[in-house]
Amino acid sequence: MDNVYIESLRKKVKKALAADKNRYRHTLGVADTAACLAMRYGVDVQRAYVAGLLHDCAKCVPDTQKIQECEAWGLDISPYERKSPYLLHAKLGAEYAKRLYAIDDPEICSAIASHTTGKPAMTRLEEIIFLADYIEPRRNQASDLAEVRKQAFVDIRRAIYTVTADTLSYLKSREQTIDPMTEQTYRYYAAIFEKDGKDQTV
Ligand code: DGI
Ligand code: FE
Ligand code: FE
Repeated sequence: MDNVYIESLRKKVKKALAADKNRYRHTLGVADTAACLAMRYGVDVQRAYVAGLLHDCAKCVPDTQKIQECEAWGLDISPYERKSPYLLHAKLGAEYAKRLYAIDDPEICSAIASHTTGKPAMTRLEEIIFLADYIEPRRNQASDLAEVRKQAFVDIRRAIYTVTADTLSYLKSREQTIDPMTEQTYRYYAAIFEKDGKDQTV
């Protein structure tokens, strides 16, 4: 991966997200934040940057098209995704990364696929994209962002524990459908800390 290649990906993503300028700005924020977290956790900075650039590449596709494309490409659609088709932008984005952006790095694709719900036992790159999406500088919704941002650079798994707990209570308060994967992610990261209060794996 060199800078010319990454620049070509950036331009392509900008076009794919042209319908929503804020989405493109958010994307750049996620890519930069992912690169910073990669420096902290010893992950390849360019892979993290590229995964950040592409994480929402399917976001601006209409929901009906998301469903059609997933079906056409044989990607499973769970009942939860049928109910909230916007969730599919993660899975479909991973497929776009492969098919439209020629990404042949499976971990970049899996980081894109799991960026919305997370999943138990994420790789460090997957954890970085999951968290960068939540803490990038333009985000301003979540209540404890300042604390999570700090935590992200101290103990990424604890930050994921905090974020998934907050997301679940947000979804419950709005009576939104909860994808079982979101719940499983929370339980996995909660268990790390509820055992002994300290993450042994960082
Ligand atoms: O695409 P972004 O907006 O940058 O961020 P994202 O892909 O993390 O999507 C965020 C939204 O996804 C946020 O409003 C919470 C929602 N979400 C996460 N897990 C679930 C969920 N929504 C539902 N309905 N069910 C889930 O399990
Ligand atoms: Fe997203
Ligand atoms: Fe995002």
